[in-house]
Amino acid sequence: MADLKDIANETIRDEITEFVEREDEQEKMIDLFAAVTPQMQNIAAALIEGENDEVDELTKAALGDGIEATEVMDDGLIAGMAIVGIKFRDNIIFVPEVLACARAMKAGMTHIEPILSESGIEAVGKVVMGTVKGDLHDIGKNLCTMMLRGAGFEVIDLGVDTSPDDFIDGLEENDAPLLGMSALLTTTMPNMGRTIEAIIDAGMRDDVQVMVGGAPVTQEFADDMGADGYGKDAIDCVELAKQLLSELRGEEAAGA
Ligand code: B12
Repeated sequence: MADLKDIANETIRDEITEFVEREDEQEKMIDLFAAVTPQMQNIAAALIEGENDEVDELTKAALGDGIEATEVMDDGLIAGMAIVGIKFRDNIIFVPEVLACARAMKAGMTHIEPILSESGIEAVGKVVMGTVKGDLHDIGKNLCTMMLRGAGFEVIDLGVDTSPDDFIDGLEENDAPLLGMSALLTTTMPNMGRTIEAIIDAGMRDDVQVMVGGAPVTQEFADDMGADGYGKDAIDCVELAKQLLSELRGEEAAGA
């Protein structure tokens, strides 16, 4: 286990000692930040403070120093958001502060997006992505979209608060074989199942592979609602998309 003094950034150390109350979470956060470079800790600290100009500058500088976009994303931006999530859950900060952090995250992602989305690979397949009805969280879905584009997928991003009908229209209009749904609220997770039912009712289930994700979603939940796959992060999302697409193509070939 790492020690608090292994973390160079003072803001991060203070955030952990003052606001992360659960012992297991404190250990997890110390391990997480001790393992990342001081430069990434600075990005995370600026994000936690909702300083979008600073996140913008630091992200640009880190990429300029030749640091991998995925490292900046995982060890800087997403790591910072982990502390924000804990503080939000424990009522230490509220929606306006979280919105400021989300804005800071977007400021950083603006620099990361072109790098992750630039694949140069011929399109491997089409994916329709969206956050389900009633849910406005889009940071994770946007990261998945960027990573998919970077891996050569053409992504049709339907945005947030997407109804089952909108998902179906998106799939039909684009003749897409893959659907990715994101949900961050336990109250909106069932809308993934409702969308799958609507796809069945529309007679499209055999032609579409469905993957789901989002912080509260589990493999078990994905299985229960009849999804074809669950991914815990954006890297998983890409692997899953490749696997589901090849399964679908294999089945098509076998059926032909
Ligand atoms: C940022 C945030 C907000 C921002 C959202 C800004 C935005 N543009 O997205 C704002 C302030 C708007 C917000 C609002 C609310 N929020 Co909020 N929010 C968060 C917070 C802090 C971080 C979410 C996030 O961006 N994480 C970072 C990203 C990178 O992670 P991720 O989304 O999980 O995505 C990764 C994986 O899950 C996966 N993934 C995601 N999607 C997909 C899809 C596929 C197909 C695959 C394979 C993988 C995959 O890959 C991603 C990248 O690695 C979470 C806390 C948390 N721990 O999650 C609360 C949280 C989700 N919010 C919560 C709540 C309660 C709300 C509100 C109801 C608050 C209120 N009282 O108004 C509203 C709801 C608004 C609505 N209708 O949606 C609760 C949900 C509790 C619950 N059990 O349902 C949480 C958990 C906070 C808490 N209390 O602990 N929120």
